[in-house]
Amino acid sequence: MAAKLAVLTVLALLGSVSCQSGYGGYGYGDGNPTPPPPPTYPPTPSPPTYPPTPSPPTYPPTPSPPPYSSPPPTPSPPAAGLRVGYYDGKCPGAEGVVREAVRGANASIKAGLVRMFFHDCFVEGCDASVLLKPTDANRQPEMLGIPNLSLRGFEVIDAAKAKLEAECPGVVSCADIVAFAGRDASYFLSGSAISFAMPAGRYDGNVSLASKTLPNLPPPFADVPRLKAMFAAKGLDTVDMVALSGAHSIGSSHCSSFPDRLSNTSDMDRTLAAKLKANCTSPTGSDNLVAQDYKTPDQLDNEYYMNVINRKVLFASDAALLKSNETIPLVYAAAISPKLWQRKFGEAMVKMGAVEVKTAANGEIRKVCGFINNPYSG
Ligand code: HEM
Ligand SMILES: *[C@@H]1O[C@H](CO)[C@@H](O)[C@H](O)[C@H]1NC(C)=O
Ligand SMILES: *[C@@H]1O[C@H](CO)[C@@H](O)[C@H](O)[C@H]1NC(C)=O
Ligand SMILES: *[C@@H]1O[C@H](CO)[C@@H](O)[C@H](O)[C@H]1NC(C)=O
Ligand SMILES: *[C@@H]1O[C@H](CO)[C@@H](O)[C@H](O)[C@H]1NC(C)=O
Ligand SMILES: *[C@@H]1O[C@H](CO)[C@@H](O)[C@H](O)[C@H]1NC(C)=O
Ligand SMILES: CC(=O)N[C@H]1CO[C@H](CO)[C@@H](O)[C@@H]1O
Repeated sequence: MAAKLAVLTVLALLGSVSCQSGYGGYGYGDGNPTPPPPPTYPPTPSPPTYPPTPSPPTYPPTPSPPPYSSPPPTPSPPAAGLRVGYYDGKCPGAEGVVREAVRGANASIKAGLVRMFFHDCFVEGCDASVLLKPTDANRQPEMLGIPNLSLRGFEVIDAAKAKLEAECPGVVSCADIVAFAGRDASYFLSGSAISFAMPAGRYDGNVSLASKTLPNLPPPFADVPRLKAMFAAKGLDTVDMVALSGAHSIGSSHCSSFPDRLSNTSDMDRTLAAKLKANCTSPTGSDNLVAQDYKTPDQLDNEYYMNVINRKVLFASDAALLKSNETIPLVYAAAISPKLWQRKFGEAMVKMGAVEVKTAANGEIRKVCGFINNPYSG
């Protein structure tokens, strides 16, 4: 165990050095790269919460007490105006229409829908600003922002919207469709294990700026203080942040999103790094896609947390969760208890769905999700 801790310490220290390479591909490294984080975590990962019981080498010993248990599980109140079953009277089939549209998509598109919800909510609030296409009045919407790449699933949203406009015109917002779709994709990709009610009643915004993406979306080289700060800016806490990071058990990433992680100074498992290197080496120079979760790539499950513990995650931001005394217990708790993590994931999705939502006073119900209703009206 002592040897293992020593190794962890070395790797943790190496990790703090490895976050500085450029993220050339998507320009993540442009501008002012944040200085290397001061090693705020203790030099030795503190064992207190995890008695060194001899368990299978990669499996975490039982934490005591489960960090998730305090504070008691109080479902966060939905934002003002949002409520479960919002469309029951107005358009009873609404949630069913979205669910069927999502059901028909393949696993990569479903993963894209989970990420789309996150990107929508973190930039201008959950108001479908992520869906707006470039127009003469707004040539640089969010979808042209640097972190947009691999955003996918727009066609699923559009199909659901078209069907809903036919059934109940002008009633169901695109922001709610994105929220339902993110929820439903989580449901299908988890084999229905993640099943929760999503409050609705969001209105669609009319502001969408590419320049707002980088300052609001955490970069893949973020450390825990930075991740915490960026989630806190949206009213989400560390528990939410760690729970939502489990979404990196589905979908894929471009190789250019983690160039620093393949070098031999990274703390990534060497075997996985070698495999990724092979998959990322392209004779044509194309930016290949690799799975986020090398083990169960299409299942939204707590495998992500095992991958964090085993150093088999793509991003420095994933690996960082094992380097802070605040997030370590949450990672282990999620790795140990799928049910606990599934519940926390659902709660955090609902909380994320309440970020800066618009109302009838400052939003509209779009007719088409890619465009605001009256682009030239004042
Ligand atoms: C904690 C901070 C986060 C960072 C730094 C981050 C970063 C990234 C990056 C760089 C990619 C790969 C993009 C590409 O190269 O194509 C990605 C993919 C993905 N992210 Fe995150 N992300 C974070 C949080 C989240 C959250 C909160 C969710 C949803 C709840 C999420 C869901 C996803 C999904 C599903 C994919 C795969 C998308 C696909 O296959 O199309 N991420 N993330
Ligand atoms: C985490 O570590 C910091 C700095 O080493 C320390 O000040 C803080 O009390 C620790 N927090 C917990 C919850 O252990
Ligand atoms: C998933 O569906 C999309 C859109 O229909 C398609 O472009 C993509 O090739 C499909 N991916 C897989 C892995 O089947
Ligand atoms: C890491 O890579 C560098 C450059 O490729 C090499 O010089 C060095 O020996 C390697 N170190 C280890 C520990 O493999
Ligand atoms: C790497 O490529 C191989 C062969 O195409 C594929 O089977 C494997 O899933 C890929 N690995 C990752 C992590 O994408
Ligand atoms: C956008 O919405 C705000 C708030 O409702 C409104 O004041 C503004 O005129 C709208 N702008 C456009 C271009 O529609
Ligand atoms: C999916 C998508 O809209 N991708 C766009 C991301 O932004 C670049 C420019 O920064 C566009 O070329 C892509 O089409």
